[in-house]
Amino acid sequence: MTDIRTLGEFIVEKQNDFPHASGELSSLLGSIKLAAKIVNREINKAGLADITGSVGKENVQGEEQQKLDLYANDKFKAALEARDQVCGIASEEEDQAVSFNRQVNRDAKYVVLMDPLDGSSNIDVNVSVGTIFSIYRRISPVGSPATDADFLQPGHLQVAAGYVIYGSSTMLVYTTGNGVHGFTYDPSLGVFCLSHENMQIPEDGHIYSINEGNYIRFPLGIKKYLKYCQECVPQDNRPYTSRYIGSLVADFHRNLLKGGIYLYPSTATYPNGKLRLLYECNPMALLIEQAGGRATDGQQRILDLIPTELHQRVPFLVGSTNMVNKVEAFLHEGDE
Ligand code: P6P
Repeated sequence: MTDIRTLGEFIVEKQNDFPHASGELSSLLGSIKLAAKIVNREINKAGLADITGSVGKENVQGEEQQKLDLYANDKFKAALEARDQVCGIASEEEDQAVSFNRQVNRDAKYVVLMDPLDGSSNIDVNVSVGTIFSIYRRISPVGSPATDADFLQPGHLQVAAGYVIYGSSTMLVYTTGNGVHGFTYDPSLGVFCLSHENMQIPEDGHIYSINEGNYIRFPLGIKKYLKYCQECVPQDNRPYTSRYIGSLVADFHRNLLKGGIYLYPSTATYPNGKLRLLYECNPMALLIEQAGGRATDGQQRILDLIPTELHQRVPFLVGSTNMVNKVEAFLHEGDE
């Protein structure tokens, strides 16, 4: 018991690593920790309680909203509003950004963007799902309502990012720009315990994660890369293997630990890619770069993209550096 370092202790311990060290960011991360515990509790009994399944309406993405989507959104939004560090949030489940009305929130320094329950269509089949969050310092004047500009910042300006994976165990993985650290939830103690300090993704890997059902309309470079994976025999004689869970957080987490690449290129259904830049690609891109990997839309570094819309989608390639470099090389060959 004595060697356990909890998430709360770790955040305070590393607080001085934050640029402009502030207790506010520590407290903000604490509110995310609290909401994660609450959502975790509901997910773990989703099969029992009447909270799975659809609510019979769609979100701004045109995707059927699951009851737990809305539950998770409400819990994270409430937890963030209750602490005095956040002036507003943007969420996959909210058509517009939400500016909190209390003056104590308007006086706050940070905004949070989130996908409260990514991969939620998997809940009813008991597959891992996740929460993804991204934190920025606001650019609008402190004391005023949050503005759209606060949320449309390039990913390299994030002050923190992370995810919660509700899987065989529940983990919270985050970065404040000083490495990536993973914490595993111990429900008997009700605390997240440090289990993966300074996570680094292997420079190369053998796992590729992509929905090959979309193959026919993949860009030629993606088709070339898949052919390469399926035909080449790597120097270590370990063949490539396809692993696709259909839940970004789960595929990302496995590839972070083992090495690999996740690809969601443009497809017939999603000509600009399916994943959302602000609250899926940017946080995952900050994490992977902090862990020694790469994230690109095939042309540009994800973290350099200048957002134009809250829910904009981009093609997303993320994972081991050598694998991302290889895909980019095929894409840059063009139609040769
Ligand atoms: P498809 C879940 O909806 C999600 O946003 C990611 O978590 C996941 O990787 C992807 O979409 C799955 O999309 O089109 O392969 O079902």
